[in-house]
Amino acid sequence: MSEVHLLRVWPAILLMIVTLPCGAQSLRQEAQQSGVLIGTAVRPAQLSETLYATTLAREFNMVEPEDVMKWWVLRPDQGTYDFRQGDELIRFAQAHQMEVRGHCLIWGRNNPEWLTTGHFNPEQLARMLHDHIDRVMKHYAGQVFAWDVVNEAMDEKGNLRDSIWYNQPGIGMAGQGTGYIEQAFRWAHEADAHALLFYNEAEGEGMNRKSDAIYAMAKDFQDRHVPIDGVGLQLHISTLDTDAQKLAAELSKNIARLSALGLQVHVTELDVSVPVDAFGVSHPEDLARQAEIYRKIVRACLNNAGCTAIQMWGFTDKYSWIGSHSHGTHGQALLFDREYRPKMAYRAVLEELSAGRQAMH
Ligand code: 9MR
Repeated sequence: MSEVHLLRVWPAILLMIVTLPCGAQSLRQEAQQSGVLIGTAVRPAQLSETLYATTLAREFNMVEPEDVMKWWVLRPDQGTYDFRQGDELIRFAQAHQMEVRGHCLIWGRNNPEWLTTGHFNPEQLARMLHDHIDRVMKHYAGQVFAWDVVNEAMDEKGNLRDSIWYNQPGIGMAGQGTGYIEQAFRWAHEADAHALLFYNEAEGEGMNRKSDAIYAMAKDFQDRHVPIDGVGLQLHISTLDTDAQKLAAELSKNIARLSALGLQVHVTELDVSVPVDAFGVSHPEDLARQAEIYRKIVRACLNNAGCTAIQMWGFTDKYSWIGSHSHGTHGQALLFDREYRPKMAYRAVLEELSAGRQAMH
């Protein structure tokens, strides 16, 4: 066997020798014993693929639509609400006793063109946003247990991003800081008083300016009884140079301070991408490092009672946003390979879930 060929098949060989810990079952069975939800983003279009559907149903007890409850899918034009794909996911979840997280009611990015180029004034936007939150949440009331009400409203320094909802032109609260976010949470609570309401954010997982700003907003909301139930920490990890020990320690600290406010924390979009070559092949040692990062993040969640859900941004390397986003330089970010075989990262997550919640150390 040539060296090059050996390099190509090596990941497959490694995968074959990844065996499950003795007695361990699926992620969802182990998670249940730890009292944590284990979830994944889902693309309903793939549910007709047998291995996709069976792996999903076997391993997870929570799902979130990767895209199909966003404005650009739900709202093909101003007058239409298209719930078909979201409803399909709900049916699948109900058939397999899974919880559903909704994502997301407000995001400054990736909105439909009719909205971004419509030159609506603040009054019109406020009415449209209120109507959207109301219609969508009422449609899914009793079926979606938690919503990302607002997604990624802050930049890396913790300042509010310019957006159609905030200040371009906004819903009439431009320059009033987190006022428009507060308004969205209030409308969400009115629409479905039983749903848990989350603020979801990227890169605010460790201790940094952004997580400080999220904390400050959450504390202010709690102090003034603005209806917020939790914070979603996305956790898209794109560099294996990440010091997993340090990240986990900071993550623990951040989860602890948010929980101390009486909020829940969900890990919402976990994936750990690795460099791949032009053939999509990675280095086995990178997959081992990836597994350690997954392990430490899952452990940090389990060691904090306030962390109640761990969700990955997809589960098979066959379908992940990383490939196109990185122009093919990164990939293999998830727990199963393209053939739905469990990777080292799967084993690491399974082992931590089996070990369960432990005291913080
Ligand atoms: O993975 C999602 C991709 O399929 C969509 O094209 C994109 C735009 O809607 O959103 C991606 O998911 C994002 C999530 O909704 C919010 N956090 C960052 C995720 C990755 O970009």
